[in-house]
This record gives sequence, C-alpha cells and structure tokens, in this order.
Amino acid sequence: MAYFPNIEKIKYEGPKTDNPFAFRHYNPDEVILGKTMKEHLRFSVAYWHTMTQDGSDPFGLPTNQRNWFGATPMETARNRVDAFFEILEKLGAEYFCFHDIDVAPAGDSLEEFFANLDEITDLIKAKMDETGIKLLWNTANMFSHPRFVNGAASSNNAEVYAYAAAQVKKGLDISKKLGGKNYVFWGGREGYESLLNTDMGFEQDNIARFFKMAIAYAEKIGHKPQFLLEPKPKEPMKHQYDFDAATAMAFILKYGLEGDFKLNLEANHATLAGHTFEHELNVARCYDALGSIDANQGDVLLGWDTDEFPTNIYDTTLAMYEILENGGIAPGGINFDAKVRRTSFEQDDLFLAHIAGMDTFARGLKAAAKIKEDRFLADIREKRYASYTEGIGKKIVDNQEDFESLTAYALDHDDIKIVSNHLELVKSELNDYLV
Ligand code: XLS
Ligand code: CA
Ligand code: CA
Repeated sequence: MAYFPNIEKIKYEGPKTDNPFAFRHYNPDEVILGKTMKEHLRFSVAYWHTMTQDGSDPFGLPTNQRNWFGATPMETARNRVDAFFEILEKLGAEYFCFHDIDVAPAGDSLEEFFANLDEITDLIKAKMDETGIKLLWNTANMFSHPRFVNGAASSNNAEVYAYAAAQVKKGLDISKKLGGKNYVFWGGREGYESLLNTDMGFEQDNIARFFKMAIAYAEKIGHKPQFLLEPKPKEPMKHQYDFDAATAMAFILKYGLEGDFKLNLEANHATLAGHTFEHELNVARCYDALGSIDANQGDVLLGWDTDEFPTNIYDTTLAMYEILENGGIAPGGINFDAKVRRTSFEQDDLFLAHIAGMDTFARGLKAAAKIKEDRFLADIREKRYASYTEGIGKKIVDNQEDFESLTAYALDHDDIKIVSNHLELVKSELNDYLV
C-alpha cells in the first residue's frame, strides 16, 4: 500500500515551477565545486519528527492526520517502516536517523523491547537493501521514560545506569546490523536541576566511563561508527552538561575521547546557547571535530527548542560555507531534526516541509560555493590578518619572539595606525550572494 498515493517522486523543476511538490533549487545531480549536490548535502530524515510526532503541545491534543495506525503498536510500527521508506525514496533522501523507541514499542520489559527492535530492524534492513538508503545514525532514547528522571549515565541510581548501558549496547548491535555510519549521544537528561543535590564531577566521570564502555563494546563487535556528541544548553534539564560545542570539546578532551568522538551540531541548540549555528560549526572545525549536523531552526522570538524546518537562506549559506571549508561533512550528513508546525497537520505537509528544507540548504550550498570560488570571505580575512605575514607579525607566528623582544619593538613602534573593518560593506556585499 502507498501511504502517499497522490505524491510522485519529487523532481527538480527549477525556480519557475508552480508545482509545490517539486524542488526549485535542489538538483541532486548538479555538480558544484566538483561534487554533486547530493554528495555535498547527504540529506537525512529523522524518524521521530516525521513518523511519531503527533502535533500535540503543552496546551493541546494531537493534530496530525496520519494513515499508518494499525490495530496494535507493533502493527503501527511495521506500517511506519513502509511509510518512512516511501517518504525517503520519494524525496530522494539517502540517509535516515532514529532513536530505538521511535521504531519499536517498549513493550512490558526490556526483553520484549529488544525483541520488538529485532523484528522491526529486520524490516528496516530489508528496505535498506531494497532501496540503497543508508543509516546516518541511530541513538538510544534515555530521557522520555520516568526511570530517566535523573538522567541516564549521569543518574544517581546505578540501576538506571545499567539499563542505559543495555540500551546503548543494543543500539550498537543494531548499528552493526544496519551498517550505521555514526552513532549519536545527545545528553537527554544528562545535566541537573539543582546543584544543591548534585555531584557534578562524579556525574561527568560516570558519563565518561559510560562512553569508554561504548567504545570498548564497538571495538569488540568489530563495528565502530563515528561517535558523535550532540550539545544542547538546556531543555529538558535546566543545565545540560554538553552546553555547547566548546563545552562538549572540553569534556571530550578531559577524558581523552577525541579519537572516537566528534560533534553532531544542531542549529536550534546553537541559538538556545546564545550562539549562531556557524559559530558552533566553526568551533567544531577548530578542533577538527565537525561530525554531522541536525538541520533545523528556532524562532528568534521564542526561547525554546522549536525544531522548525530550516527556511532561512542566510543561515544555511553560512552553515554550508563552514561545511565547504571543512572539506565536506561525510561520514556525517544533514539530518532534518525538524518537525512540521502543529498547524501543518496534513500528511502531505511532511513532503512540503522537507522540500522547503532541502531547497533552503541547496540555495545555501550554491551561495556558499560562489563565496568560496570568489574568495569573498577568504580575501577579507586574509587582508585583515595581513600584519602577521611579514615583519614582526611573521616572527610572532614563527614563535621567534618573547615578551622582552616585543616590548623593545613596541617602544620603537608606539604610533599605531588602526584600520576600519567596513563591516556594513561586507554584509551588504554578502547579500548579493544570497539574492
Ligand atoms: C533533542 C535532540 C535529539 C537528538 C537525538 O533536542 O535534538 O533529538 O538529536 O537524541
Ligand atoms: Ca538534534
Ligand atoms: Ca532540538
């Protein structure tokens, strides 16, 4: 059965088309800077927002109209696999991501949950083999169930810690079965409500122990996906341990995890932390740790994690510029960790929303490629740091100076000329790349 009988495979029809079920900018086989758009963008669809999100909010009941509900939770889960792969194929998205609980019902025991996961991931594997669609990453939901009220690997309760370990072990087994490229750890409830009852150092040591056990298990089963840590500053906990890219890197480096971990960076988490998305991507690049991205956007007027589909070309251009400067995002990808608005409740809105996100990233890619080709930002930056390419600046960079020699130099050169950045001009010229 087709779950979207009225929707054909989405094709590129160019900016002039009036067909809403067509790409206006994403042309998968178009070559940009030597690679196809498909290779640059590595689009992924998120199981949770697309298949299980129901449109409810703290004030209202579900609004989403969906046609895949069956008589039992397992029947629904099986239907979802078919519907999901129909979406992936029709969109031409080559990757997907899921939490364990998104794909299979929890059942009445951990054993039953695992059995459900085995059955459903067999179906997923068959679909992957049939279509060539690949698993960008999977992860474990260790935050929704009440047992995780105080976190998972940071929980004060060792039984919860053990339960979480069992879930991640299963997640890695599934990653091996499905050939997962990455495996994500988002902190969920790893953080705290109040320092009054929290031993932060102990909790972080425990999380590091947990990660080391995960690495050891992956090595043991001979399947090591790229591990990714996903920062977020708040929600659900008041204070999340992996606040932002820099905080997550401090954790990774403190515990010597840099050989196994990179970052999965989400746009909305960046803005919640008070950063731009490009700031977070740039921080990750400074540590050679840009792993993958969760593509979405927040609302500037709202201080929470709205996970909207990305439609802001300014943001996607600057994000794609960072990705191009990184030499690409593989083995990571661009995962739409984004949900349709509560008011976009028709099932076909799932297509319209993904098309909007894919077109917005395609526009970002095209603009960023032009910026790179023209050396627009590269020249501005090169010129701005030119004083380090000769004379005293070059000697500083070559580590040939010390405080005494610099003081001697400064005493002779204290009539310093400062130069304007002309930032308004830069921003105005940047606009020419966007529209
Ligand atoms: C929640 C996170 C989550 C992770 C995966 O805010 O974005 O969805 O990406 O657990
Ligand atoms: Ca995310
Ligand atoms: Ca989010």
